Amino acid sequence: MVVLSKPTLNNFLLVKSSCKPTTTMLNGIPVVDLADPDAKTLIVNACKEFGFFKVINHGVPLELMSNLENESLRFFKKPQSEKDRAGPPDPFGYGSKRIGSNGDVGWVEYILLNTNPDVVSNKSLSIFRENRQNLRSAVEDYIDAMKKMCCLVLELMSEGLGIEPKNVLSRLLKDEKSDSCFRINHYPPYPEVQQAALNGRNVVGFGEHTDPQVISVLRSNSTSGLQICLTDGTWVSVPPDHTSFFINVGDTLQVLTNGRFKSVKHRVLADTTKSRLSMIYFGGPPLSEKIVPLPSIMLKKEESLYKEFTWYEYKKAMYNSRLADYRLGPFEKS
Ligand code: GA4
Repeated sequence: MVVLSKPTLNNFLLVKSSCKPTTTMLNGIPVVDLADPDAKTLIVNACKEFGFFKVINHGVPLELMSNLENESLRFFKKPQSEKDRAGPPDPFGYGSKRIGSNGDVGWVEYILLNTNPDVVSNKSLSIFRENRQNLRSAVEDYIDAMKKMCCLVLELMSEGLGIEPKNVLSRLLKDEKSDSCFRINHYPPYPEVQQAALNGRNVVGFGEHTDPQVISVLRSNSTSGLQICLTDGTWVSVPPDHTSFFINVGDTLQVLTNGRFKSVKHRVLADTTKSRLSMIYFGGPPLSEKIVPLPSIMLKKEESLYKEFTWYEYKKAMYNSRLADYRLGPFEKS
């Protein structure tokens, strides 16, 4: 394992963003109460305007979240040499500072796991060796709950869009071959953040990107850092809320809705004093699924904005890309 020294990393971690500087948003980010009879409309509006919203009244017990948080922290507190035995990621497993395999770095260490039993990863299996059965069952319970919640949100979405059948989107995640994955990110404090800010720079925990899948759901502890980019290019800080979930529209959902929903660009900036822990479930379709706009959404004579491709093909392109690349670009019709 190559140990990255701090001075070398500093050059990569300090970025001037391609989006406009951070501002505070007047109305805040959309909040959807899943028990509200209007939830479906609120979800559709939020996906069109932001590609992002917060979910409350979701019914997931707080204990399930804190249990996984505690088990994850126990893992991240282990000696570096022990954690490195479950890395480097292949792309699954334990990773530190390097994200993907094309040169992206961030002030983060993470566990990345696949949920598709057809994709075998020895690195991700090795996370659960060395007496980590508690972590394994916390992960399994949590993923189960996230999959259910994502399916409910996707069903509300299709109702809100007025398309049938109601499982037209959720079936992609319910499929036993659904190629979903799960990530636990640990952002240690970065004491020099303030100095960097004085020089007009941000310290990047996880660089700007959109999620390639259909939908992702994030939960974090109470440390801030997450920002989303609005369609006018402004970065907005998302106030943390450890009791709620944050939903991101992914690239695949943008295509399935023929651009009606926008996949949201987001990033995480490092914090001076507090460590941040986030867990993200990425709901993806089966590898062989053709990603084309849903026929039931298309208006008369409306044409697809995208070329036809499978999730396998999109994933192949994704692994050849850098985090901040506009991955849908090559799949757009000219
Ligand atoms: C971004 C969203 C998810 O975290 C992820 C990431 C993946 C990885 O870490 O292996 C990628 C990134 C993500 C897209 C471009 C490539 C692949 C890192 C990277 C530089 C797990 C995913 O599905 O795509």
